[in-house]
Amino acid sequence: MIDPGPCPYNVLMKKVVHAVCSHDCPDACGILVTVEDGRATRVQGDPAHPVTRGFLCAKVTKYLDRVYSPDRVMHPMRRSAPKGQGKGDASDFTQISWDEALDEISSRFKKISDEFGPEAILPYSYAGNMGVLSYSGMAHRFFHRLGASQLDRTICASAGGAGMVTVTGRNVGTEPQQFRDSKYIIAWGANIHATNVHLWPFIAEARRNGAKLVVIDPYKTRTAKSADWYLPINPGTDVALALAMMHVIINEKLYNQDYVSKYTLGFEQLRQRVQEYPPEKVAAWTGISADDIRKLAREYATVRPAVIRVNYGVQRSQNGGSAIRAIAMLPCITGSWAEVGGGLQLSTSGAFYLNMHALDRPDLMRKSPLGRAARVVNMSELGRALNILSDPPVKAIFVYNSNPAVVAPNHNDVVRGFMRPDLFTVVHEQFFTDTTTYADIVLPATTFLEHKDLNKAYGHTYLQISNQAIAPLGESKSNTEVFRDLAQKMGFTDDCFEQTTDDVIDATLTRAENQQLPKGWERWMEGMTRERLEKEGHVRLNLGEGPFLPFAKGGFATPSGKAELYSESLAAQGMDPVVSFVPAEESRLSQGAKKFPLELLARKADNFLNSSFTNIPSIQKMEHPELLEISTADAQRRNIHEGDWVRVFNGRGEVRLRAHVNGAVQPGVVAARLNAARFAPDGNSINVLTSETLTDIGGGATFYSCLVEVEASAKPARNMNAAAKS
Ligand SMILES: Nc1nc2c(c(=O)[nH]1)N[C@H]1C(S)=C(S)[C@@H](COP(=O)(O)OP(=O)(O)OC[C@H]3O[C@@H](n4cnc5c(=O)[nH]c(N)nc54)[C@H](O)[C@@H]3O)O[C@H]1N2
Ligand SMILES: Nc1nc2c(c(=O)[nH]1)N[C@H]1C(S)=C(S)[C@@H](COP(=O)(O)OP(=O)(O)OC[C@H]3O[C@@H](n4cnc5c(=O)[nH]c(N)nc54)[C@H](O)[C@@H]3O)O[C@H]1N2
Ligand code: SF4
Ligand SMILES: [Mo]
Repeated sequence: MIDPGPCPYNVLMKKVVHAVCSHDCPDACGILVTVEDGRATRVQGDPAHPVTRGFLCAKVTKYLDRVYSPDRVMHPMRRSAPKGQGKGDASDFTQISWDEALDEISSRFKKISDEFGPEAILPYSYAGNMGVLSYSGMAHRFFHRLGASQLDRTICASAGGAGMVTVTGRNVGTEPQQFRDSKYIIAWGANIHATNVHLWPFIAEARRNGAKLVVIDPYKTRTAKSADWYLPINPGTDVALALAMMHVIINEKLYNQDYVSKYTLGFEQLRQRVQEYPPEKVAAWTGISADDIRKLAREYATVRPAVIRVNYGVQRSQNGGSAIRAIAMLPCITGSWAEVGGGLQLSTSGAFYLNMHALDRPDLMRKSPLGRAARVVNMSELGRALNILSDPPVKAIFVYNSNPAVVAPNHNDVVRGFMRPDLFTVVHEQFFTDTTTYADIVLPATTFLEHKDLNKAYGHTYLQISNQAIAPLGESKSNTEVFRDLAQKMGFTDDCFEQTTDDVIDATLTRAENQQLPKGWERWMEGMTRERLEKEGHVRLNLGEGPFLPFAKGGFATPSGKAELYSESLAAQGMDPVVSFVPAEESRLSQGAKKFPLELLARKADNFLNSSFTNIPSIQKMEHPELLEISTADAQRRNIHEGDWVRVFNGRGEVRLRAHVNGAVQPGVVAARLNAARFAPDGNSINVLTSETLTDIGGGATFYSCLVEVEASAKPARNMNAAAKS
């Protein structure tokens, strides 16, 4: 903390506090918050942070509009209007005290637990706040101790993470700083300008030094527009493209024989497999010509160093786990892991060896009456969990760090579940959202300016402390505090529920005696103390002097210690041990396309963060979430013109949007942006169209495997929430 102390003229107390952006974004920016007389007056990027380097994205630059928004939840509230009705704001609720709220929650939890067993209680959370303590910690301890159903957090990255691990054993990759040393950069399903903006200056620097930027994305992003070479790929066909590239690289002997023989397993099986994927055959699936596939493969294998930034867009398809598996094989056969400015980055999160046991205390898990750990519910199947799951049914849901009534797939089923009169719903939130519309109790949550936390990153390797800059607004409490208080109400006496935030940070930074770290990775957390982090703000993990090359000399964290091009563990699960292209059920390569011929990319908005920021007027001005982007050919075929209202539909539901014929997508593909249902023209989340089908590996959500049809329509009637807004 940089605190200049009391103002000499005694007029104004001014201080600058180091914090960390806690939103779900790979960049985890270092932030300086200026506080004057207890009020935050400025947020700016911390210029000392070596990766985020003093600038913030457009939405967080305006962060004080969010912190001091008039729509903040300020007090605990109990529902008074009927569920799903009312105005969707504070007027649907009656203010109650924290004591009353926690009494009600604990007594309902106890009653449900007695009658149905604790598994009838479901925690539902994701990454609204990525601070280590806010993301898990006290909440996990609480639900373990309660014996509640466990939530499998699959909505974002589990397919890609699992796919990556089948090859490398650990989800780590090239540090962003090294991109400046690259000569060939592939942004593969990576919307860098919007979702990972702090990588861009390193790419720009590389390009000034002659590097080529290639973008592989079915949507022409701003990044694609500014690339040297843009390859629009058909959604969900990346497995085939990577296999065809390896076909060329292997058959033309452009691979690194030394690296392959020393550090990989299963090259022969891969060599055989890629013969099934010649560029001509793959061109028909991917929409990328055989010549372009050959050129891409040759350039990637011969222009050195070459790096791949693959982001999570690729793995939101039904074959998304295999897609990441196939792409992750590329640097293993070219050996580019050994080069500064080479390798691949899906995530850097696997580099942070925090003491998760001390943080989350899985040992507290109350076993079910059958003596097993509590059941696991996949968060990407929330509709199913609320409507179909039995033995026991879900009778209570505690939502924090998430807005499932927007972000979860198969929205209509999710809402149907939330509308169940017998479901007790608690939502801990900063704002009134589509999910609080169904809450029985709403609890006020702090923003990252209002509490202390420890922050990792999934786009760099700096650990940071985020200090508390201002007092909590209204009666808001951090996730840590809420579950600490609730544990007390439930009568949980374990010591860990007494821990302060600093105690939890210390425990998380202390390596447990029995904590097993893979060979060569033991020192990564050494010297990482709270005191040091408080003093320095950000500290790079102990990755050694100089550039971090995790797999330069093998060192893969797989069972064999090698990059597994052939995976025994996949074979043991009855899956393809190498990798093969299986078209998604919902794609133009399947039967379903006869009825619904267009592939919908229900993408994130560049200026929102999932559903966060959708309610801030200054940010709303920067976005156009009401658009359906469509190709000229598809628009003409349907007699749709620029600006027309259209009905986008499939067997699961429909939404009304406005056609935008702008060349962003190829014929056969349409694109829309994630927006809060309450602000959508017809009051629907785009997720009414997406399905609860899971990915091939990792049980992830499949937002980008979605077939629809589009037709011209009348302007939608204004929905309840839109009316409340005006
Ligand atoms: N501004 C902004 N930043 C964000 C977010 C946000 O909502 N807004 N969300 C945050 C979150 S939660 C995450 S997980 C990260 C994710 O960051 P990204 O992984 O970049 O996120 P996506 O936008 O899902 O996907 C990236 C790109 O993949 C493309 N894509 C879709 N299907 C395919 C396919 O089959 N093949 C290929 N090659 N590309 C495909 C999409 O068109 C998109 O441009 O970003 C984070 N940062
Ligand atoms: N169609 C479609 N759907 C998608 C995606 C997509 O690309 N397309 N992306 C998917 C992905 S990758 C993800 S990660 C998910 C994201 O899904 P979510 O994690 O649910 O993300 P948000 O919509 O940002 O909602 C987070 C909520 O947490 C609240 N919050 C923030 N900080 C705190 C805190 O400290 N405490 C508490 N209690 N609450 C807090 C915020 O106010 C916000 O309402 O969405 C998924 N859904
Ligand atoms: S959302 Fe991402 S880019 Fe924006 S301030 Fe936060 S971490 Fe930085
Ligand atoms: Mo995500």
